[in-house]
Amino acid sequence: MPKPERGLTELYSDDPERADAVIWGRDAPAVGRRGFLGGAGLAAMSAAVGGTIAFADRFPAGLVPAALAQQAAPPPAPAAAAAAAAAPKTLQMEGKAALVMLGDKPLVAETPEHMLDDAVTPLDKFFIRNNGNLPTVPLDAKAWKITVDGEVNTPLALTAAELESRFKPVTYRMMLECGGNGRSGFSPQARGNQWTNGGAGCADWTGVPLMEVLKAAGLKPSAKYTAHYGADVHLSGDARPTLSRGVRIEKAMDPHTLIATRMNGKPLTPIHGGPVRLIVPGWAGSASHKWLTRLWIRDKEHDGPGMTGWSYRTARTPIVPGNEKADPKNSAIMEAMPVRSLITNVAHGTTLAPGTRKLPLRGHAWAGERSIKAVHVSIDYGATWRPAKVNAPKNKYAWQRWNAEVTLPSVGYYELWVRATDSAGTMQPHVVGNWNPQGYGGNALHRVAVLVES
Ligand SMILES: Nc1nc2c(c(=O)[nH]1)N[C@H]1C(S)=C(S)[C@@H](COP(=O)(O)O)O[C@H]1N2
Ligand SMILES: [Mo]
Repeated sequence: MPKPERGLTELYSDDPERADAVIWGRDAPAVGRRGFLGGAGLAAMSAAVGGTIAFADRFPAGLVPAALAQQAAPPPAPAAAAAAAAAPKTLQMEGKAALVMLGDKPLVAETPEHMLDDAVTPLDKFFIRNNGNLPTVPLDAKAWKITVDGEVNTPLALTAAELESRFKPVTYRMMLECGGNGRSGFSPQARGNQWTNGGAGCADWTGVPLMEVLKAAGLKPSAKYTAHYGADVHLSGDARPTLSRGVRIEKAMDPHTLIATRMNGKPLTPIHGGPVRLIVPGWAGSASHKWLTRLWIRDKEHDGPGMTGWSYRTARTPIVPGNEKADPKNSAIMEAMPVRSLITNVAHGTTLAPGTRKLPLRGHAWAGERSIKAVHVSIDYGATWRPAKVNAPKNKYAWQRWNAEVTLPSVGYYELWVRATDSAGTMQPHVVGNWNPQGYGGNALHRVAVLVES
């Protein structure tokens, strides 16, 4: 019996012959071995995923089962045993839940999809993405100072206290999502933190619209772009920014773009950029600068760290997958995030009790600047789809709750698939396309492996 290996996705990209041997058995004929699963192939695959594969006749040729693909959460037994050795580290931090650590220097941690079930992501479950170390300056909330300069008539220097007394704070429920969310879906593997889908959360953000502050400063006609600076410390210890992104002035003037001081009704915590951060909803999270100290208004697209080369940039025209040396002239800075949906009530790797037939499914869906037109679920590898009920968002940039129910006809291994379609008709792909060296825009549909016990 072939021993299940972790990271078959990688194995497929590195050594497809060997991957096929693992999946299909060593004696699989060279021709036609990728037909539908039958005979020895089905037996080997079923053993690898821990149970008879329901709807095996619909299993697409060459698909790596979700149970074996690299995932943050453990696959069902017995594949779990093989994965245990290389199990991802769990975050242990006061005030934070057991998030999955993607890195410790800088600290990066994602939220397993099933921990994103709340309507509003609680502070303890919210993902963390740092590019450097936390600020060393005292985090005195009231005395925190930000400046606004560049293409403005009146440069401003404001304390957090002045910000809140001079301008009227508003509260919106809005997504914050890392530009690299979904990166682990790229093949060949793209550089960077291997996010599954958990580099995202939806919080109630309170702050002053950036628009009001820019109006007070008076934008010159030459004002085209913002440039953001914060107080965090470069990993080298040198006095240079860890990251400095910006956005087009139109986005800065969106009434939802906030200079935020509160998250879920509480003063912003240091780990999430407190006392003062930007929230640029629906766009790559790197634009939502934490520990904000300076807004520089520029007359052209900003070019700080995080905006050049292939950083936070996707390909304008397709490049050969795996071409790390692709010319960055063929790149564009990432702005709105693409459509995505999650199943949040069933954890990847769940074993369901014998007799389980009806299974309610729910989760969230969102789409950067757009809203969600439809969510569909499938339990037969996309051969048939059922529409879910989709709720309206609380406000623009909030995720949308969806609900559905599926009927599992038998015992065995299933994959629960969810796929959202945005208001422009763009649908999540089955596999990530538009490969780019640093892996942005990966929004393949979410697959959850479950086993109905016999
Ligand atoms: N000053 C500063 N702001 C930053 C970052 C950073 O490293 N330094 N990381 C950015 C990135 S890449 C993301 S995805 C979000 C993450 O915010 P969170 O850690 O509160 O979830 O913060 C953004 N703001
Ligand atoms: Mo990010």
